[in-house]
Amino acid sequence: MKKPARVLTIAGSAAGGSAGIQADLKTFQELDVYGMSVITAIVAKHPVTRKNIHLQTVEAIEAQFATARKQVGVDAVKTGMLFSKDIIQRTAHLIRETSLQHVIVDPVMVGKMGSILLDDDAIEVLKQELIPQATIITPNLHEASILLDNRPLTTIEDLKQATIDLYSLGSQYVLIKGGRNLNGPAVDVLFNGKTVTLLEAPKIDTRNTSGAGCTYSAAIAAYVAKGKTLIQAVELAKDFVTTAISYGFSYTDIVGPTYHAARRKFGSEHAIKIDNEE
Ligand code: PXL
Repeated sequence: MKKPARVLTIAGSAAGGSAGIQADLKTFQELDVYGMSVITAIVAKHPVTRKNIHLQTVEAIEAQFATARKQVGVDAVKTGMLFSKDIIQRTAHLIRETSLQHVIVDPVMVGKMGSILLDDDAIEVLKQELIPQATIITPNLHEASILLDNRPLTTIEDLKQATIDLYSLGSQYVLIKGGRNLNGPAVDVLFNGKTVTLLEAPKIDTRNTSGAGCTYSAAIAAYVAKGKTLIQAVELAKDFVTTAISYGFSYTDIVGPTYHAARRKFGSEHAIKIDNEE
């Protein structure tokens, strides 16, 4: 048997199962890669104290990383919620000294339910230490705006310019996810230093999109680990997440998860339109 490719997520645990580590591992399993995790924080609101971010120590993070690397090995890594300056610095250090080939950085900042997943003083460290090591960064429109010092982004033209400007932070590719925050279809913009590519999917009328961003970047990591080129990986990942969103559901009256098993069970129903501009 050919062993599956190995993918590590460095992210927060979302106890509700829709986002973070849980979304990443579900995605990895669906795409037949071997999933591993480094948990940076536990996100779960205490009913009485209201505390909702329970950070792990830098030591615990380093121990998990060493375990994954030594017991298994890593073909691709994805980062999600890193929360603090210290965790970002240590993660950047671990990635640098391991010389990983595929590094997907999802600059997670705020959860769908409004949880703050990144400290204000961590943004500069993210820009200076982690993003330059990334193969690709995958901000949503809001995160892209913050990375560009709160520049308003409202049109596809704004997003194209934003990918070009974010490219100068040093990643090899920039993907801005317009998603449902743009008028019209769900358009994402990818830039590799030369070509701007637009990826378009129909916008799905649902509120159950918790973890969609995590799922998208996890799928990109899985596909590059399996040997796809970055552009192919983004295209396949968009198809995966669009199908997962279209079967999103909720068990309660709060925003629910995407359905990670949707494509396996029902096939893909939404052709992704690709448009390249030199
Ligand atoms: O969807 C963003 C996200 C990422 N990571 C963790 C989260 C969330 C949203 O709640 O909890 C751990």
